[in-house]
Amino acid sequence: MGNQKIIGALPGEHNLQDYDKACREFSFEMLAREFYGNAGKINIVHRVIDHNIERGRGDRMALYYDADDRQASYTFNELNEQVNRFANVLDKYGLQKGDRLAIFLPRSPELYISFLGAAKKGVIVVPMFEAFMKDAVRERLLSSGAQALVTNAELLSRVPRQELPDLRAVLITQGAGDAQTLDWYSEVAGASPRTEFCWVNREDPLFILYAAGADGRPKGLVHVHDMMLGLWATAAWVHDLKEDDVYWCTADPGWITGIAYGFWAPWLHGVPVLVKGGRFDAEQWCRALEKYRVSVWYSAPTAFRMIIAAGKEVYGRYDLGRLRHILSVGEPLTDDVMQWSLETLGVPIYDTWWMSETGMNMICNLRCLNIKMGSIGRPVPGIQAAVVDDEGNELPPYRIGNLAVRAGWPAMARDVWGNREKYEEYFRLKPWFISGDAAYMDEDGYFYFQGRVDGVINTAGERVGPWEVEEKLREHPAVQDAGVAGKPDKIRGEIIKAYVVLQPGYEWSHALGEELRNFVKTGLAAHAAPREFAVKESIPKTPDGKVDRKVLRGWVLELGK
Ligand code: 6R9
Repeated sequence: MGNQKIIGALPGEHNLQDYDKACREFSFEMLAREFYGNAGKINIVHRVIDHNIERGRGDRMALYYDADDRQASYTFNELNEQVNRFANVLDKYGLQKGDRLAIFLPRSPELYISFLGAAKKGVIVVPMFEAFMKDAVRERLLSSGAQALVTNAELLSRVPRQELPDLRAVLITQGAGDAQTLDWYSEVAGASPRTEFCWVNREDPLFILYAAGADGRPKGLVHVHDMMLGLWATAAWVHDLKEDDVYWCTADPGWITGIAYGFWAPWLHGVPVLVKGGRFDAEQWCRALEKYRVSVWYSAPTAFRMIIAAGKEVYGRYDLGRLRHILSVGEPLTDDVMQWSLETLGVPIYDTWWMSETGMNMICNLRCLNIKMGSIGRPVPGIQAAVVDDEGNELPPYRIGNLAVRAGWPAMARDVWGNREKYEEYFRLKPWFISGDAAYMDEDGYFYFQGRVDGVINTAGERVGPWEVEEKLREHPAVQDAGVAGKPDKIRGEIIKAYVVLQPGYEWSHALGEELRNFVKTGLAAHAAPREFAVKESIPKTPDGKVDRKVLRGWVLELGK
């Protein structure tokens, strides 16, 4: 097969053995020639479904879904049929290439079917995390101008439909909608199981993912079909996916990890994925690892720590012997977690560093390299990373600076929806993409993550923009001004700490703290709610009137004050 040829340049089938050789010889354009040949037009859905069916894998499992009240599974053939039906529903309601379909659902088969169905028709998906409340939902639907939405009856109450002039069709997957909504199941059942592809260009949008920045509204990162090249390569080299694997990426598809590696990357290799419904539960997660014989598991340090904290009497009861290895993302992988995995599970955890903006794993502890504890690893072949100063000059080993990547890899976000200027800020130090993270490199080219530079908060691996939380707090009658920062936390990596200036006439009390916490929880999202508060006389500002995040960072680190 075509692919083998490329990978032939990298000895040993499609897994990577000679890192230096691969770095010298591999380029994503080589991979593009293998993948796309002379085809002018492409579609990622063709690669994840039709290509697998053509290779004789149509009756192999694509998706296992497991929740308390529902278990389901789909082969690639079955998935194809559902995807086609849903694609036809979009046709029926007049959605065309370049239109936007928002998906606001808990993890469920309908979410994945809707995502692929839209992509097959060139319709751009706007995924929204199920924990978002009204303000966050309004923001994303208004900004993207979504014409259609898939949601359920419960979440529908958070969708301010009367404020959304572009929204024409709302499909409900569960519970009763109203006279203005459509029933997802009857629409899908009534549609034809066959449909035509909308062939697109490599650079055509696939989805818009809203990601928090430090200041200002969340940015609608535009990802394109070409990302499949980067996902395919990293699934092979970083995750080492093999045809007989069962893969479980625990991230929700409201976040980049749950999209890129939740389904696209494994399906590009024809590998079945497990999707677990419901909330985190240490015991249930261990049971799922055993029950589905998961062989490659992609999760986050917070989850590992919670499982460790649940104790051996929980994880020790399950046979996790199918695990070949584990991968980690989203926050620093600490030594204790790695030790636990090696000693109790007998497998290493490979750290992967990347971002919503990069669309794919960038700097990783690749299987063919020695792991240096505390390091996020080295750039995957085809990627050039560096540590640069504020003028874009590369820094020598051990100097801390901006973690940067040379622009131009296939999974890179191509735009910020409706805000080209914001997008260009990432590339202000040409030729570098500036990540917003600080890092240093050692003399062997291993990178060491040193935290965010810009004040973006990372709580339990979830990315929260302080600006959005501050705006919400300022809406409360008791709050005159607010500044929010991440405070280091043993389990969650960081928790959200809010400094507030009270309006005259208000006094601080525990009850007011609870009220403010709830105000953010119900307006924005539970994970964005501050866990700690402190009252201040004023909030430090920069000359251009923004919250001075450096000062706040100093406040937060003075523990106990
Ligand atoms: C994929 C994802 C991105 C931010 C990133 C960094 C942090 C990601 C990490 C890590 C330490 C790792 N981050 N991977 N920190 N070690 N291996 O998480 O995307 O939600 O956009 O967050 O997460 O600070 O800048 P996203």
